[in-house]
Amino acid sequence: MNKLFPENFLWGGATAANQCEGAWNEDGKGVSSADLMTGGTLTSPRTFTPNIKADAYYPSHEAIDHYHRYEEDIALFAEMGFKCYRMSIAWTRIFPNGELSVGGDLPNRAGLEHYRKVFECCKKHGIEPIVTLSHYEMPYHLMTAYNGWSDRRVIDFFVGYCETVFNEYKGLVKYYLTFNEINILATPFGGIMAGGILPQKDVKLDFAAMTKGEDDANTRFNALHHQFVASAKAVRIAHAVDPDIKVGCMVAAMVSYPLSPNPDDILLTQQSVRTGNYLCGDVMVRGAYPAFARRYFDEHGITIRWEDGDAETLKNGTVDFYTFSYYASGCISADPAQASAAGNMLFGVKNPYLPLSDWGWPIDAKGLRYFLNELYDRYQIPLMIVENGLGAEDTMEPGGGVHDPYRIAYLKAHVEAMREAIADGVDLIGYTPWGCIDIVSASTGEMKKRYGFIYVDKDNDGNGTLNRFRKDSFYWYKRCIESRGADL
Ligand code: BGP
Repeated sequence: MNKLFPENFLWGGATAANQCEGAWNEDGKGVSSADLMTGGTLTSPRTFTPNIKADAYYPSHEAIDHYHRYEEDIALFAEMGFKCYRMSIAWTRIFPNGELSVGGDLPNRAGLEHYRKVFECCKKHGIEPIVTLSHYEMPYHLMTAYNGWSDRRVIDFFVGYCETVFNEYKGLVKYYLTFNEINILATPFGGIMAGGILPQKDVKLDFAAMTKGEDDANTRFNALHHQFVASAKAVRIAHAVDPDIKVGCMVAAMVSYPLSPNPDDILLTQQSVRTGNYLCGDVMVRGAYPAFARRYFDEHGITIRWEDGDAETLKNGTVDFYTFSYYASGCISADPAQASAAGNMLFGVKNPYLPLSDWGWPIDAKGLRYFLNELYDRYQIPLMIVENGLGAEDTMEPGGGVHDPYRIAYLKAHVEAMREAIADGVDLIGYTPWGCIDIVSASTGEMKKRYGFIYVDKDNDGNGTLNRFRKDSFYWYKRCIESRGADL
């Protein structure tokens, strides 16, 4: 079997503005939900605080200062041979409070100019930007004034922001993703991170507790509907601005297996995988809600507030490609006595066949091949993995080296799974491992949970020089790209 990936395969890496840029209030940027998330750890969850607390630490405020160091970082990406760089624009750098103002002082030119420089730096190195328009950082004003995406008027604010960006970077950027892990809104903890739905008090991001706590599913799924409509409108505008623009969806892979052949486990797994993955994928790829949504909505007290034209909008605004994040697989059992296990947005029971990462996420490279085949069987459009990686506590050697064989092993196994999927017939067009440089963890707010090929000297409390250092995996990935996946 051919060991080589396609010549035009988009090898790259991924970050998100709020987890790497810092400069949280520079050059006219407005406050976003991410700026109100404190630091935390796996055992002491980070907290969303409606107002900045003087005695709290907010990792996004400086992050790794990518805002000022992007040239150095992109040069390191180019040294590895990146063909693309998946990054995000902070909405609040372009429209500081999220709202548009016709004839006013918006959009914020300083924000537009910053990202123009970043994109031009990428292009100078032969790197294609892949730009996420909303990656877990809701303009805070839209949270307080509209309760985030629960209010339909936010659709027009987002679409106006997208149109501004599409026009501003026409000819410079041709790949966009609308909402990062849009399906998080289909989970009880998605309201704050992805929906901008404002809690009236400090809220700990304790995902396990949030899956059992109070939840307003009706508000969350109407917020999700508004994001579907906004995404579909953005797709149409993008194609009108520049026919070369490709717009993708971005879904967190919620790959789950039944713990046993017990039909109860099989049925429960099918329902979880449908709601977790296929609800969002079907709306954004096929242009309509799947038939199973009706029963789910009825059983969960959800009434979508449709407006005239919504169905037409969804049908005419389907995406050009499907992207997703994959870290782990889950396991589902109807038996409540089974021990639970974690994973990116996943909650299920422990799979006895899989090892766990230091943060308790199951490691399952074969699950990636399985899911790629499932997705391609369902959608038959190009697929891209825009997040994958191993969060681990790397150590800097006295001489400045960082040895991360565990990360090389993880990534090697996942690249091999991708190659098998391509041989299975999947149209996989790219791979951007998550946190290609060490950045702030979204779920815990830590720096200690490192994903990068590049080590950044900064700890959980914000101490460090911010200097960058190549890890062993930096050289491994460079060889992987150079050899088109043959030399792993
Ligand atoms: C995904 C987010 C990313 C990233 C990733 C890793 O859900 O899209 O922003 O953070 O998770 O998770 P964490 O940073 O919590 O380890």
